[in-house]
Amino acid sequence: MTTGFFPTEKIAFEGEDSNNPLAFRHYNAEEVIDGKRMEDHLRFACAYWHSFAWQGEDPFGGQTFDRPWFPDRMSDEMAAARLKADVAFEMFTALGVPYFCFHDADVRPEGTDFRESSRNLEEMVEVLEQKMSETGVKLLWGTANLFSHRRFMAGASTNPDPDVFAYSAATIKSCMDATFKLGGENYVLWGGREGYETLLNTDLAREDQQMGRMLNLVVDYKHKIGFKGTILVEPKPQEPTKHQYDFDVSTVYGFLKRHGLENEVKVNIEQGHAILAGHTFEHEIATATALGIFGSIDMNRNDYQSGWDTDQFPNNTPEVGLAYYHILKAGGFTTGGTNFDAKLRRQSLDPQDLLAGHAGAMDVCARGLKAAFRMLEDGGLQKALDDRYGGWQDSEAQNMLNGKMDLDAISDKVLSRDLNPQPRSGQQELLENYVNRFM
Ligand code: XLS
Ligand code: NI
Ligand code: NI
Repeated sequence: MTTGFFPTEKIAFEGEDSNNPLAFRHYNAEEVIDGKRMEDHLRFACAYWHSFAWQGEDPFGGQTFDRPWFPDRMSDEMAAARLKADVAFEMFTALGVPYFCFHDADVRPEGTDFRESSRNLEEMVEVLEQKMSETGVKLLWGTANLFSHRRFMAGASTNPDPDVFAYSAATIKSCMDATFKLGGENYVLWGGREGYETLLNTDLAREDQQMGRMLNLVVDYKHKIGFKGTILVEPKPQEPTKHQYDFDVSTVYGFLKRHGLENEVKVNIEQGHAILAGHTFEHEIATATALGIFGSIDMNRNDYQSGWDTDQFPNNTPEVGLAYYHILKAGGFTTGGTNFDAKLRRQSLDPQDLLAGHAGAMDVCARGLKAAFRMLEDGGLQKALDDRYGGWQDSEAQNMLNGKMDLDAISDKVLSRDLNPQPRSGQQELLENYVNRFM
């Protein structure tokens, strides 16, 4: 028996000519690309928080959505949490996504103290476990919400109060236990309040030490319990804090190196966060693959004018195509996947809007993936790179890199050969036109 919340039980692949608003035109889970089903390439997940916990509020106004499990409709909080889970799994099933992701605070009511919150979480983990086994939907990652409650307003691991550090550590432990129990394939840490509002009250060196210690505690605990998933840090430069320490992929890499964790932790990259950091999505993905720390993606998009993390559903195929190009080029996802960290606009009130947002986004990703694969198969971008860097094949060129030549020797070579390098075109427009042929 279903709750009857959604207008349909299943969205089907109907092909490009379909004009059914709730059908897939491009996403066909079973279609094989390069020996792998599309579902296994993309590894879609839905985010519990945006679709089922967020009530439609923005900085200027409150709740817009009317959902039967919201506090104004239901006072028994545990019953509401169970109804929310029923509806959530109906959506995962209707969309045919293989995975979901959640924070503790999305699935369980906040208790009056730590003990009660943990008990609520444990109870809801049983419910989720049951739903997962009924539907076959799996957990891509779990995470702790260490940013909404006022106790975290000055940070979680970076809080000036050691009791908040302890409370955060205990909360992370409970969420890692839940993730482990549910067979999660990754565990995510997004440091929403790990940053500062003003340097006037902030000791940067101390907070870096605290944050490094917390991540080491997480990695130690992962090994202690035998969790085989990947620990992922999600970079974001600001919002809610003025400055967040996990600013972007490069900054996170420096942090991991500083704390001896570069072989233990990878990154979960979000499109909107890349834009906030002044980068593109593919810049962040390419940087992570170059540094060997690429893990997973939070797929969404920002409004380019607003300057906020608007978390909209992706709808720009070329952007998504270039993102998947870099992912495929690096070998594709291992434990990671494509999590829709995306929410409706606050005027999109209907249950069908939730389905349409996700289904359209899945289609955009499918188109992007197909375009990325065709580009990879054609090899044009790789050939352009090989040509551009071809000079480095030369053994003398290599000697400058491998230590066989020092600065003196290199200088002698320039003088003795009378080197006078001539610039070559970077061919940007040709390459942009090339990419457009595939999109
Ligand atoms: C917020 C983040 C958050 C993380 C999980 O901006 O994207 O949703 O993905 O805590
Ligand atoms: Ni995210
Ligand atoms: Ni975000």
